[in-house]
This record gives sequence, structure tokens and C-alpha cells, in this order.
Amino acid sequence: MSLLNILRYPDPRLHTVAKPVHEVDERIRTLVDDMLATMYAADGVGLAATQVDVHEQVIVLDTSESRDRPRVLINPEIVERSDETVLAEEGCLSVPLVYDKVPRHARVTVQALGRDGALQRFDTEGLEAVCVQHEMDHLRGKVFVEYLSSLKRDRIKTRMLKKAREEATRV
Ligand code: K2U
Ligand code: ZN
Repeated sequence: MSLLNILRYPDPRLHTVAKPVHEVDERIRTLVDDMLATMYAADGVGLAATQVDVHEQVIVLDTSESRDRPRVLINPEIVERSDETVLAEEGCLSVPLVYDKVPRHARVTVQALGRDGALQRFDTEGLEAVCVQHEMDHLRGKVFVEYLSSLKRDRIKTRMLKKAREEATRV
């Protein structure tokens, strides 16, 4: 298994729209395994393939306390969503150290292929529902800071670019 490089906002590749996976084959299973290893290593609870510069519809997540109950979502669709919304604090591995509240549907029903290629359908709520919506935004080329005001977003962009410059000049 390999740890993959996570793109940092405002990298333009984060705004690429992911394409559907045509076959859940060895290449996709290896990608899933590498994404899971990368997510756990980065202490994330979710990761979209877009964030590792692979523009196919693959998401991994694990919102369990024990960090040992991964979900793999290939070609995910939200087929039902509650009218009720929640305002939850979000972060993003592509926008480190930035947290802010984003409105999300409180409950969603998700349909996707699993790592074995089988169709799965489940209802979820709470942190997992927020995470699924956050990750599916990534597959549409959307980063959570785009829900924030332009003033906040511009400040974040400036901070991220400054951080990237500092890291590039660090020996
Ligand atoms: O997409 C990512 O960068 C992974 C996010 C997923 C996520 C965002 C918001 C809410 C739940 C999951 C990371 O896991 S960021 C870590 C995190 C987790 C919960 C709340 C805030 C930040
Ligand atoms: Zn994210």
C-alpha cells in the first residue's frame, strides 16, 4: 500500500469533475486501499479520489470511533435527502487547519458500488451523512470553503498560498 499526496487548496485540480468508474478492477481496488491508508495516516474521516489527483468517482470514509469500519463508495449517488438540514463544523484534508460551519442535509440515502463491485444502499445521518456530502462535493470539484463568504474564502486562499510558499522554501 502507498500513501498518496493530498492536493492542497487552491490547487485548480481540486475543481476537476470526477468521471464514473467503468469497472471495479484491480487498479480501482489498489486505489481504494491506498486512499484508505492515506486517510488513516492523515487522521481524516473521509477522502475523495479528487484529493489525490485521481479524477474518478471513488470515496472512502470511516467515521467509527474505533477507526476500523471503512466504507468504500464507488460511483456514489445520494438517492434520498431529508428536508431537515444541520449546520456542522467541517474541515478538509486539502485545507489544513481551517474549520467552519456548512449547511448539510441531516439524513441521506446513499447508493454506490463497494470495493467488491456489489451495489450497496444505506441510510445515514450525523457525522457520516455530513462526510458523504462533503466527499461527494469533492467529486463534483467543490471544496467546502466555497460555501463560505468570499471574504473568508479569499483569506483562506491567501493563507494557503503563503503556507505553500513557506513549505517550498523550507530546506
Ligand atoms: O474530505 C476531506 O478532506 C476529509 C474530511 C472529511 C470530513 C469533513 C467534514 C466533516 C466530516 C468529514 C476530513 O476528515 S477533515 C477532519 C474533520 C472531521 C470532522 C469534522 C471536522 C474535520
Ligand atoms: Zn475535504
